[in-house]
Amino acid sequence: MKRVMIIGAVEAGKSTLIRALFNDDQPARKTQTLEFHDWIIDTPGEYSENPLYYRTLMATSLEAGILVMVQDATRDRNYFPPGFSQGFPNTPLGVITKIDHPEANVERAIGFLRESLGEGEIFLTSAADKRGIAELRESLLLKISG
Ligand SMILES: Nc1nc2c(ncn2[C@@H]2O[C@H](COP(=O)(O)OP(=O)(O)O)[C@@H](O)[C@H]2O)c(=O)[nH]1
Ligand SMILES: [Mg+2]
Repeated sequence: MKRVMIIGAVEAGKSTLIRALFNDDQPARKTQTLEFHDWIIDTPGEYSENPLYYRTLMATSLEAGILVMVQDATRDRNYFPPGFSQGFPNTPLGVITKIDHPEANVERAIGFLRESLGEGEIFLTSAADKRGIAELRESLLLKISG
């Protein structure tokens, strides 16, 4: 089974998303290091924000078939460099988190993600109200088993 590696800025909602994918409603604690959860690899936000860690992300991506790039719908900037997905050997897809949030701007988030993701599929999600979670889970499971 191929794994799914999840990347994105500090506090983007990566770990909370992973918990939602596993139907776990416990709050996520700060991710200090790479964490392997069954078929998902969680990464600290610093690894996506600081170029010193890009090599670690690249090396870890060899253990994954799918790369999930997370963009927080409430953020007013893109934390990934342009074309970032092209540096990885994985099939990339995008996930927008926190679409339930009063300050969410989904169109803006899609724009940011497109700069770095390219053509990949984008899923709109909320771990708070569970929108998009079942669809994302189904799609990921299909891709890693196929
Ligand atoms: N409103 C809202 N807040 C969220 C959602 N997902 C995560 N958060 C909050 O965003 C913060 C960072 O979440 P976390 O999963 O630790 O981010 P990570 O650093 O990317 O792993 C926490 O306070 C979460 O409660 C969501 O879907 N909606
Ligand atoms: Mg985390």
